[in-house]
Amino acid sequence: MAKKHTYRFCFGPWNISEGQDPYGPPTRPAESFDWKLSQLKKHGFEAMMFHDDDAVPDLDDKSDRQVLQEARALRRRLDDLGIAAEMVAPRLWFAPQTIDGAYTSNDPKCRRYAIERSLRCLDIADCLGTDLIVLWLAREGSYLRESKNAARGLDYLVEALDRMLAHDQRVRLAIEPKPNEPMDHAYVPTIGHALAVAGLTRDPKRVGCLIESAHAILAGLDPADEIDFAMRFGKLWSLHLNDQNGLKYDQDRPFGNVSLRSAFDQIRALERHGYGSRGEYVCFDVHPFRTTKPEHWMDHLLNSRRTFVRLLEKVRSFDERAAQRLIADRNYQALDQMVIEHLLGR
Ligand code: GLO
Ligand code: MG
Repeated sequence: MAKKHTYRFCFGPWNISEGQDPYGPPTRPAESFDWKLSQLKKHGFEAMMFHDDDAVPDLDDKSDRQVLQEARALRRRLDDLGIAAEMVAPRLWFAPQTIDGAYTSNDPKCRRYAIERSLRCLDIADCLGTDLIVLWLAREGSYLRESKNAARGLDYLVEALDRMLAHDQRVRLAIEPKPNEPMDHAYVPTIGHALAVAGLTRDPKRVGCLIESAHAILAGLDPADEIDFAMRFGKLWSLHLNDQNGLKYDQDRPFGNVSLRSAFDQIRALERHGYGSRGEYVCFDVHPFRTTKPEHWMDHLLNSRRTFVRLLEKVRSFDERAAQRLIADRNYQALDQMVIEHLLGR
């Protein structure tokens, strides 16, 4: 019998998206933040992920006092609902100051904006009761190789991380690598890069990472191996499970949509290292298909969680002893078929 799972699940308000893409407008009418929060609660997710401006809209136009007041008001609402804030992420890819990069912009005024905005994000996280900041380094990279200097970019990045670490002695920074999109090439494309950057900061213990399945696939890597690698260093502090069909635009498909086997392997890696036992959440960074009708708006999230839970049973009921015998005999052909038969539910 499979043990009862102890995983806790979450998503962000941006995961209930309206269907716009670079070639066409929304296909569903926008819903309010309150509606999204009520859906999260209704469907039994335990936490919500936040961008800084999901928590405090239009924060660039507000005073520090106003930002903190609104963040505290949100905290009271979350507490009343029994919902935790999993993390807060500075959204550093919308503002005019981040057109040419945020921490690594060539313009010192823009770099200053990025750091100041990140420090505000830390204050918001503190109000919301989380010590976890996620840094998806969306525009830290280059569109044009000759326009930037990657070594200097690294120095700027470390400087920004150091400012955040100094601002709040408890905060933990989780870098979310992605190799491309929106940039042609990102400065931090993989977990190995993220951990190397962590090592250059003033407090490497407080800099870890977040793995997104699709981002690993876009980097030509196996998400399960990325999980094993990060967890071997004790650095996997959050997780964006989803799926991706080959090397094209970032798809954020439901978890297991393309490869059930890869999803199974990712959960095996999580289980091996006890992901979740130190309070980490399983987050789904998935989007509805553009064709989705409003009445099916939550299905990509519910289906991702259902697939996770069903595959978790498969992971826990996998005959590890039989697998080990085949491995010892180097009979990988039989091992391969054993995995397939197990997933097919013979
Ligand atoms: C985009 C990223 C994005 C981040 C989110 C949190 O490719 O996956 O969804 O995870 O903005 O910072
Ligand atoms: Mg993500």
